[in-house]
Amino acid sequence: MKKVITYGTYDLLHVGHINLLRRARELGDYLVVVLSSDEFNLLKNKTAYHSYEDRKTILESIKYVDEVIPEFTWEQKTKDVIDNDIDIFAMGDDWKGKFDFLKEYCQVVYLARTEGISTTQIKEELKNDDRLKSK
Ligand code: C2G
Repeated sequence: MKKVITYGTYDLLHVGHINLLRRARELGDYLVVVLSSDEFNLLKNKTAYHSYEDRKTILESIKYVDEVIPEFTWEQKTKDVIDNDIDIFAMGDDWKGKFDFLKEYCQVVYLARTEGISTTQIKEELKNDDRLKSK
């Protein structure tokens, strides 16, 4: 069984996330998503709308996702790859080159991001949408 691993916050789920998860899963037979904890998000200067537990529940309902485990530190990737017998590490190409050190342990694949969508953009547009401003 070829096991794939990927990392992320996955807040306010959108089609860019789904495109990534589908392609990552298609690289193998089993996909482990390492989901950023609320505490780790602070280290990434991100504040997720949904809690870790809710983001985990949402991810576990996606047919491309086989397992969700927590991400607490930047440094845990090598241990995650070894402990989970991972064959392929996959991330969006906004991270291109950043995780090449894992090539010693598994294949490293950077997948093209889906253009025109991001959680940050969604938040911004909702904030500025006059239709949502209280009358
Ligand atoms: N993504 C994408 N297209 C988008 C938005 C996101 O392909 N339009 C991908 C990202 O490249 C990433 C995954 O979806 O591979 C999850 O994105 P985020 O939740 O923003 O994750 P990020 O903050 O990049 O977390 O240790 C690594 C970090 O935890 C990565």
